Amino acid sequence: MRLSRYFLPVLKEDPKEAQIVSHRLMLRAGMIKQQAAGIYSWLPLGLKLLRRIEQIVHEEQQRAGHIPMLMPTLQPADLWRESGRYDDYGEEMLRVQDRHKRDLLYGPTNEEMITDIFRAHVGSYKDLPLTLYHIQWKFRDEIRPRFGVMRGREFLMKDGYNFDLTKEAALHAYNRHLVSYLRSYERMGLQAIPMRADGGPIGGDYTHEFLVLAETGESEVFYDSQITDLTFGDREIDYDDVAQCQAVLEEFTSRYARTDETHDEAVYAEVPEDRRRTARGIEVGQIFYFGTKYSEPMGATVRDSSGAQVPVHMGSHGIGVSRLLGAIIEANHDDKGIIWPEGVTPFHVGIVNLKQGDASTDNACEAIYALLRTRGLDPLYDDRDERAGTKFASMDLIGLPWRITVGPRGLANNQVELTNRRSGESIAMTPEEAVVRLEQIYAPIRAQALPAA
Ligand code: 5CA
Repeated sequence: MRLSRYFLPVLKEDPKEAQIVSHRLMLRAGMIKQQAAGIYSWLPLGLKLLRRIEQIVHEEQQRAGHIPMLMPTLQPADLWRESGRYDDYGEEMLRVQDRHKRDLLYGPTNEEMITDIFRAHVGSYKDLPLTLYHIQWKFRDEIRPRFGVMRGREFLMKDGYNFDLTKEAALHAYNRHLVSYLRSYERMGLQAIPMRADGGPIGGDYTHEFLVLAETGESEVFYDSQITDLTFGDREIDYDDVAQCQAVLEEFTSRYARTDETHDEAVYAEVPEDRRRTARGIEVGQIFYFGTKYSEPMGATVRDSSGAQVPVHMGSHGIGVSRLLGAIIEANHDDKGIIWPEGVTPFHVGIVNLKQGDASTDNACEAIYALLRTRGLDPLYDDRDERAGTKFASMDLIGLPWRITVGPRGLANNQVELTNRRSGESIAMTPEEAVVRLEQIYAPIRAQALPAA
């Protein structure tokens, strides 16, 4: 993309309405625009990031054997009357009527609808196990939407639902989700710690939230400091291997880690004193096992091997896709702006032309831009007629992890500079070397790609 032809409305001043750094930087970097309290337009750069997060989520869900689909945002109220949640959900649910006076709602989550799809199409235990998921906009009429996309009213969520014959099989599905979430968050450059939590309006007493530690987090958390030493890394996982998934769950949940909802002072006191920590955290996902809470009242049953009709065991599993952008920025920024981890960056590299209009500098930039694109990389070329300082400030603000700086002095020796946004380190090399270096950097990330949903 050429910046002169892009739509990137960066702000020079800090917007007054933003209380936390991620909200401020998303507004300043021209990623989002508020349209109403907790409701945002996603400008081109914000959309590119949202798509990138979605792609990682899709890849890791499909790696775990989960199947993508798409349900609508509007749902008939009658489905929710069957489960009893239409009245229970309260004021957070946005209710509407169509012209025929039929009650609809803008979905805050999809347990009822997926259960309806299941009961219409699945009748035998032979069709299990099954996990379906989608990435769709949700609406919750939060009493206090705030912090930008962190607590929105309209927000993007990945929600997945497992259907299993037995509780044991459903707990394996739970573990599979835990493993795939650990992998997903690490690919996004985040450490998200699974913590015992409360079921809330979704229900179920077996549930973990995934929390990213950050001062601006809305949840108070209590944990054993040893838990922050754990990383998932590049270990190979066989998602059908029950014992392997269970072992990962045990490894990541055996140390004390709870939100204030489930915090237990007596158990916490057993953690050695020098390892006890309290902090704040951003909840970026939650997994639930709730058994037959929806399948029973809604008649989602299958025939088991003896021919008997039994309600299926279910769980639901959510990732806060749009909230993740805020969480990643909270964990990755400095005083100049955002620093995107390579796994999520909207463009692989920025090209800064130090002398726009100078024929040889322009030609060199064009050649690098073309070469990067033929190698399958996605560069953002700042070809605006602006001072170098302005170009550097924009690049630093929007946070691309790498920058190639091209100027007449270096070009005299066939050299450009490759600069790392996080460390600030620059290395002089030929344009070809810079392209090869970037290909090497991004090769492991590109190797993770799976077919689109
Ligand atoms: N049905 C279940 C799992 S699919 C469910 O709805 N879970 S949830 O309520 O925990 O939401 C899943 C994730 O969505 C949360 O972990 C959080 O990251 C994100 N989320 C929830 N509410 C909001 C909100 N108001 N703004 C942005 N993200 C939100």
